[in-house]
Amino acid sequence: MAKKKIALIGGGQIGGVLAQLIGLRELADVILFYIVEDMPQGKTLDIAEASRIDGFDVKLKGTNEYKDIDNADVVIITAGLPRKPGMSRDDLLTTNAKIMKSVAEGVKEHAPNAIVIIISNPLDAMVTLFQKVTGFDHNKVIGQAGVLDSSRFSSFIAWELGVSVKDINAMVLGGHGDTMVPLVRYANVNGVPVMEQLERKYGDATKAKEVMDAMVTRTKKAGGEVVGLLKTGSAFYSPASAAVAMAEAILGDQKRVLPSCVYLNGEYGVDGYYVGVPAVLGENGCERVLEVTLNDEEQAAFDVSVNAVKNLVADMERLGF
Ligand code: TXD
Repeated sequence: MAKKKIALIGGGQIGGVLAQLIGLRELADVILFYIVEDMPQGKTLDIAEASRIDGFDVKLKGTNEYKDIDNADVVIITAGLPRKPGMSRDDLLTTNAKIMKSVAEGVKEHAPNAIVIIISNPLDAMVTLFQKVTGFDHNKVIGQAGVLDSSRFSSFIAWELGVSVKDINAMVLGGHGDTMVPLVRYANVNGVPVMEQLERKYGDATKAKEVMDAMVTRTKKAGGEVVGLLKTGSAFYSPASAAVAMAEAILGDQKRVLPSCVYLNGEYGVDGYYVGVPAVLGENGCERVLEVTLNDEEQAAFDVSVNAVKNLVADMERLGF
């Protein structure tokens, strides 16, 4: 089987960890694109020079030219700036939309058959814009948020219950912002509801609910918690891991069910927007949306989140994108 190729657009914190993880897993050859001369070349050289030590055998190449992403099977985009002090949300939206537009034009021209995973913030808007500029099939343009948000939620549950995180299944739906919806009722430890385990632990339903509410709140604010500690940037190890899991599912045609920001055509009562829901990821990108039954409270929370996404997209359109 011919070696696969992943192109990374953006060579910052997440881009660097992505290149290293893809190398370590021998998932594909890597092209790291960034506009600043020599920087992507330096980063990929540094990672490649560890290949003897770590025992991986893929090609890693840095580039300043879009033509080098030719024939990429998967493109992962992290290009964009984080918000700086004094910058409004609209300022950030304008800055990153400009960057995303130029990236979309480059990818459209040089990797028109790729499946694209977008990480850049504001996520739901950037995914929408990329698809609009390229005209790529909706199933081939996917955003990363839910895999990470769900992993964060799962980690908090595992730490609380003192069990392996490998045995936790928990999912977060909705947009990538404060309105995201951690699905408490479906969260389980190898099939056993987490709420049941919490009630057994505390012997008290009210206390169990309080503990769960705190984990839900922490999940929603988890990105900010890391920013607050790092002070100079946002999370980068875990978003990279999340995108690699998605790329692995796509390249290996694994049909994994991963919460992803995908285009809805009426599913969950949403038509024509990118929103985080469980999706079957395989060689065609998002191959199917998995619907789950939501109760009234969950549906109401999901609707709030969908409205936040709609407002974000409307803001972007108002700004001329
Ligand atoms: O889960 C998620 N989706 C996220 C998203 C979790 C954490 C962070 N998330 C967002 O990812 C974050 O808010 C940023 O928008 C992106 C990338 O985060 P990272 O930490 O990697 O940011 P850096 O280190 O600032 O890197 C951004 C890169 C850097 O190489 C820039 O120079 C590059 O973007 N950049 C460009 N690349 C290509 N083309 C253009 N025009 C360009 N402009 C900037």
